Amino acid sequence: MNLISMGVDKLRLSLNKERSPPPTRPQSTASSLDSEDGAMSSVSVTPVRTPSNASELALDPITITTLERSTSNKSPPKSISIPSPAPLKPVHYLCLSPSHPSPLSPYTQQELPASNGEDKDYFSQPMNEKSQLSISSTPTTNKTPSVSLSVPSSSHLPTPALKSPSRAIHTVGSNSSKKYGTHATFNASAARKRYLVKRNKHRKLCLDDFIIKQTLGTGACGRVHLAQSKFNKKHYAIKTLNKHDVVRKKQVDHTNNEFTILRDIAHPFLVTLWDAFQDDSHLFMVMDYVPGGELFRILRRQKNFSEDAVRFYTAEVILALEYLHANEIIYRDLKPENILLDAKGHVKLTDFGFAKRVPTYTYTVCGTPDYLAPEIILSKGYTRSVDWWSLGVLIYEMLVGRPPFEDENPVNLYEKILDCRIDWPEDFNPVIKDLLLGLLTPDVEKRYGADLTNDRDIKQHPWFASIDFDLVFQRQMVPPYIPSVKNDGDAACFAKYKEPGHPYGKSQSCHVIDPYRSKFPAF
Ligand code: ISQ
Repeated sequence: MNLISMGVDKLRLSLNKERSPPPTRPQSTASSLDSEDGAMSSVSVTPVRTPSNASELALDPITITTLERSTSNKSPPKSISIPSPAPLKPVHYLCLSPSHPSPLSPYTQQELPASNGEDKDYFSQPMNEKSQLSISSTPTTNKTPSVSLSVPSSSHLPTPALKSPSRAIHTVGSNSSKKYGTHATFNASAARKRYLVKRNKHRKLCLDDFIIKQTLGTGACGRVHLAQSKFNKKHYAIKTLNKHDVVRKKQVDHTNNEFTILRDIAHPFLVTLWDAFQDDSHLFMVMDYVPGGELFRILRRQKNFSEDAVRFYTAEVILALEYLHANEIIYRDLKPENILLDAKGHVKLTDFGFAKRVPTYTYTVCGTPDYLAPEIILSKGYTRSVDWWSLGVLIYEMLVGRPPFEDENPVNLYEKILDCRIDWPEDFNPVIKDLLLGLLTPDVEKRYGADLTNDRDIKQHPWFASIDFDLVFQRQMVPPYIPSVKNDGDAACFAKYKEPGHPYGKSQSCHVIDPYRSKFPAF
């Protein structure tokens, strides 16, 4: 079986299972070639895919305000024809972590470990304001010629010399700081360290610390609930995963990746994880509640967005991807369903079920069919440039109202992607077309990205000429659409689901108590 048919077959398997009627689309799928779980699998694992989980949805429609402006073979192929990514080096570090001792923890603020003042500020801010930071004015526009690419070191997250956390930019090396802009520079290593401090000092949260409320989304292995802390009364999103399903669907690695990556990141446009825990049957991840709902729902209601609105969402997503890539993380599931809006209308990327730390190449076939880059379909080794391909698909879908590559038949779909056959609407802005051609190119060497050492840095494209990315990072740009959110626990922007009563905390059988706990050591 050649590589193309292998990739297509794997994806076809999942498509046949997952296809659901418009305006939905197939859920994210994964066929693991690099999974420690062994045999290749094809499953749907994305937890929130409203409203594609049609059978789960309660029938009453909800109102959304419209936009104000317009094979089991584990060994990778030997020869790979895509370039090695440039080495990733620490750049500037802006220290802020979502993983401080949590304000939702059962401890009072006075009981928290001595902090350096940053925690104090942090706790005194509303949660959804914590990322509004000042940053230095280090230019992000430095262009340097393309550099010869070499395979980076195998280290995972960059580990800069970490001094006391503060809200200032720390320059860790003037040369390395030129690779990514200042917007990519939260200190992930610090986030992880502080998480560990918290873990050592405080008991883990447990389900009993929350009042579980309605379902916000469902997926193959579980659901996301709105939940209220019994301690600070704030609302959170708790993602629950059935351990048996995770193991059966060979998603153990992806699930552990999701937790460890979320634990280590901190960025204004990425969802914040507060804690994770498990009971005998389920895994739980406690995250900030992002009340504005999915961009997907708004897009489907609105059909398409104005150019200004698309530029706004794209600019925020670019900074989120740039940050992940600077920390050697590929996101791999960019699409409107995974973009939530906060109460003010700013972006939060969610669902890190396919995110992976990848210093070099990876081989897993995963993602959402419409959004897959050619090199994934071809089962080639691939790098973070797959996220930039998906960004091209996202921009097109936001502007046109449908993805650039569509076909009921998955084989035809993948052929269209591989041939880059795109229908351009007649009046399509040539500047955006130029941008999209730079993203939707199978040649990864020519594809745009957010790497300043590469002369194809997307932020320099004329379509973003009016955008000040420093202001974007500070969330100073005015969002095109303000979700209608009345209070902290308002879930009006989310679809309504059937609520069968939650099964958490119950053992699977009276004889075998939790055979899976050791598979999820970090929870
Ligand atoms: C936060 N808020 C609402 C919904 C969510 C779904 C998944 C992850 C985080 C979320």
